[in-house]
Amino acid sequence: MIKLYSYFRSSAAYRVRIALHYKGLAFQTLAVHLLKEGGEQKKSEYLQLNPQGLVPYLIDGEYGISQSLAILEYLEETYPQPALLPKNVADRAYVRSIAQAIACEIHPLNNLRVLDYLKNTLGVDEQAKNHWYHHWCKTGLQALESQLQQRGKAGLFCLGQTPSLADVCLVPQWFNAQRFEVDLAPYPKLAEIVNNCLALESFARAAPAVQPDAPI
Ligand SMILES: N[C@@H](CCC(=O)N[C@@H](CS)C(=O)NCC(=O)O)C(=O)O
Repeated sequence: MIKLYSYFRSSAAYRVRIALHYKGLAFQTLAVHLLKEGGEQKKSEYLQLNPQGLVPYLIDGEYGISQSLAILEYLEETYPQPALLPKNVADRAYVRSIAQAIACEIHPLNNLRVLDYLKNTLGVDEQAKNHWYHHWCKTGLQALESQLQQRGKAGLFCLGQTPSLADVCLVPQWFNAQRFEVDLAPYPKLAEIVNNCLALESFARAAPAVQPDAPI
């Protein structure tokens, strides 16, 4: 069975959980607590498995894969149905551009170790740290909102009427923004799409609150 090293609140792991559920793939969650005792992701046992020291990490048979986008592409190529990438080549690029705008532009600037570095090494106070988070999150979400409004390619989901890797990345980022109390009112198109996603069982089953390692 597929094994997923995950943390309930990790948005990168949340992406992979959505894809696994969407594709109907059974998997075992192996919890990595990112905060306990300084972070289990930094312990030598985990680093031997994944030297990048981040979740998610997926094991499928003989393969061990780090980086959520690489995992998502692996799942798509290995278990193509139901698809999370459209058939048309330009549409595939469009979906990937949205997924990467989230995974490569917003998320890395707001990741735990970056926020910890700002606070603990650079001595930035809590207010400035939150300002940093809000700034990069809003910059990224605004760009996506404009892109979706202007291009006219969105339907129920970021592209048309079926979910894609764009939605798989959007929902966890939205959850994260809510956790950090970002005002999401300026992004009505994104809000509508997120609500449509959350109505699907695969997205609902991947949510942080219902993971085996979520606090009761
Ligand atoms: N680009 C990576 C990001 C992975 C990542 O940053 N994971 C976070 C949780 S969302 C993590 O493990 N953080 C641990 C830390 O910052 O020490 C991916 O997409 O998988």
